[in-house]
Amino acid sequence: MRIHAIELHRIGMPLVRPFETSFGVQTSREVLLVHVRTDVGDGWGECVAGVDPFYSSEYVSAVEDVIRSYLAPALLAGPIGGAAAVAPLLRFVVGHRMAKAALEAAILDAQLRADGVSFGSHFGATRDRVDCGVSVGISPNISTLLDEVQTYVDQGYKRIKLKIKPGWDLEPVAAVRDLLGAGGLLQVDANTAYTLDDVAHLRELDAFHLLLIEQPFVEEDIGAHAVLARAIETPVCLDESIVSTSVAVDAIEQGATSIVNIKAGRVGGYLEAVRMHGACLTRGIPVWCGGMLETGIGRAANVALAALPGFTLPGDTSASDRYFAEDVTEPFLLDEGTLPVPTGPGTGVTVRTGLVRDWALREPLVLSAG
Ligand code: OSB
Ligand code: MG
Repeated sequence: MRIHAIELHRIGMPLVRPFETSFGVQTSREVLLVHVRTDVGDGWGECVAGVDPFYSSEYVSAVEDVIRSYLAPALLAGPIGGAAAVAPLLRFVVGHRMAKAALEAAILDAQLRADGVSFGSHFGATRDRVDCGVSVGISPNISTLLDEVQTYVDQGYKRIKLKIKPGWDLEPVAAVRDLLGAGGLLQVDANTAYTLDDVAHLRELDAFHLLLIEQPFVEEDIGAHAVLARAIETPVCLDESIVSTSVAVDAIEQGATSIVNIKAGRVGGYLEAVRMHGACLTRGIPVWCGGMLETGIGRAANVALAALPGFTLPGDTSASDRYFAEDVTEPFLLDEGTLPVPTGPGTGVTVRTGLVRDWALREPLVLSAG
């Protein structure tokens, strides 16, 4: 396969409501879309990096720079052996997994469209729809939080995830547990906001029978998560820490994570995400599909990934209208708490290129061979 050009589109999309986590508030999604033109056809990928380096060290401007300076030249230099060859070719650059993942996704989309194969069948999906949860940001107060959660319950979401931080944890969790009742699926995500000094406090969450607590401590502190996991009953699930299959296996063997959040961007691509799923399945570790406020492009690929057999917990694969009034593809619509796995070739969704143009924050960056 030959890549003729890589176009980077930086677009801004307002969120339907602000999204607050322990690392800040977001009111819009500034996102980088990758459009590749190849000898077998075109493909689109989405980069999950945020506009600021708060969730991870990657951020949109850095992604643009590393693609322009290093990654695109490597892919444009000569023919490549398809999407499977992308990660090995880009290994000379340390890290920058979200940038690499977006390129691989765009190339995989082009390749599978040419072959008439969907992302789901290429990954080994065993379901035609996936169970959906919703990630609920930190609210100004409990009553606003309960209104938001009630809306999602009414829409049919099968699981609620609450963002927590010191000062916003036991009280909101108690209130939402009360709203959902004992049988409602509830989990929390701390996005690294706690330390080992908080173990006794976090143990109080055990009373609410959560599915899991996601990433309480900083990403490098895998050993600290193992200590916490031994001290509390709530299962510990890592997100930020798990940057590759080998890190996942190490964390599982250390007892630091008994459930894994899989995000293709964080691990360097969908193909690595599929390998991580396999490693977890072999070890009897349940996984679920994380989200990064994706547009329909990334969402289509996430839903395909979440259809693999080891994804036994509902994912952060919410419908388009949970994020955006209008999506850059046809919208994903919730149906009895599930989203359908696209069946068309590649991602199976169509990019509305007029909207990509309308929402552009600057001229697209066009990188080509020679
Ligand atoms: O930690 O899962 C996270 C969004 C941005 C950055 C990090 C996270 C999230 C979410 C959103 O929780 C999940 C979604 O896309 O619905
Ligand atoms: Mg998380």
